[in-house]
Amino acid sequence: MKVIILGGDGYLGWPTAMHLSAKGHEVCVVDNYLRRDLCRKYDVQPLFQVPNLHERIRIWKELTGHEITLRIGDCCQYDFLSNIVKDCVPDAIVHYAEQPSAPFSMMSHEAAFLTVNNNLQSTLNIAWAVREYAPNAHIVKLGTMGEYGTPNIDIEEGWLEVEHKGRKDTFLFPRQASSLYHTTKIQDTDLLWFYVRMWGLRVTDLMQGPVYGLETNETKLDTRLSTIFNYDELFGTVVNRFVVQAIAGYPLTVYGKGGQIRGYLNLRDTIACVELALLNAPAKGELNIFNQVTETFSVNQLADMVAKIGNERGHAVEVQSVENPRMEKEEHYYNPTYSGLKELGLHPHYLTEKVLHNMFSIVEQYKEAISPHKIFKGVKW
Ligand code: USQ
Repeated sequence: MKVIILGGDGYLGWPTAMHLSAKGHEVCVVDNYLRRDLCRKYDVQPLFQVPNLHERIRIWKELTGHEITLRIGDCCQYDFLSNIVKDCVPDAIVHYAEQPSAPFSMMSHEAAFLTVNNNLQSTLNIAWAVREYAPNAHIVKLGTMGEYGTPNIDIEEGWLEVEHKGRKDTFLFPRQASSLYHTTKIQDTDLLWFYVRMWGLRVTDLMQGPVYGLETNETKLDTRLSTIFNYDELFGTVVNRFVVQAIAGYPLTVYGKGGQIRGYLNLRDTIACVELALLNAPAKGELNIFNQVTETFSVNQLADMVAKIGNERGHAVEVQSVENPRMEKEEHYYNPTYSGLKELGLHPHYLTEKVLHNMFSIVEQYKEAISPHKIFKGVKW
């Protein structure tokens, strides 16, 4: 397949690009380095430096013989994006080109404005570029489980059949996000569902939970092929943060009561899920939705698991409940369905002690590079 990966420099985008390239797909990566720029601007650089995309792609070619093409630019610029789609006429576009942080989106008006503009304009531009220049292309968009929030009913996979006054219809499952970032993901879904109905686009929306991990078969080839790994409050996800905190001797920051339950998945499974979505494109005029998680945990459970492994490895790990900087339920019902991707063939990599030991063993090599001041910035909402 010819696949364009938008946001191909990021935590998920770069490992996906290498994986699809290794599988023989023709991959074009697009990025404007927004994430790197924001990390520099807000002093939350990742745990280790990774080469720029030109270099990463050169190294990838040297080591594997596979070629990835590159376009540096902003998906919010319609001419830039539509020219790429016109030149390439892809079979699929994977859309990671979004500002992905909930705390960042709640930090200031400037950050909120950037999040809304970036996320919605890029999605709108993709829909238009596909309609104009590659109407058969399959758009695989990364959504988030946070679109559903934490309702007091079971969460279905995307859709809900509603019976009202004796009549039935099927709708998108009700969404109620708890950050502006998550709200833009709801709006993305609505935009794409609208254009699926209007123009017969084919779209898969992957409702993903927080991802953890820093290793895939391809990143393992050479440390220079590692993915960007943030552990700060803005761009780090909770498991990655806790592992770094345990090693740094910084108490694990459980927000509030720690009963917040989410569906988690390994970085390896993100890539596998995206690949499965690509191989199972919907028909034109259809929107497929999958809940992309493999298991659920509360924050307390995660803290206990990370503390146990950290202590076994000789780090004296402390777990500390801190006042919750977020507006979110700290005790709630949570029962999402996530069978669709497994039915397509996903074999999950669960958060086992072995997986945690492996994460620790990688992060321990960078212990000296951890900057404790990045861990907690105090963004509140
Ligand atoms: N949490 C803590 N302590 C911390 C950090 C987080 O208790 O030091 C808690 C949060 O309050 C939250 C849970 O851990 O209840 C997960 O937080 P997170 O920062 O790992 O994830 P979140 O902000 O929800 O966002 C991440 C990604 C986002 C993705 C989302 C999936 O940044 O791109 O869409 O996970 S989901 O959470 O299912 O919406």
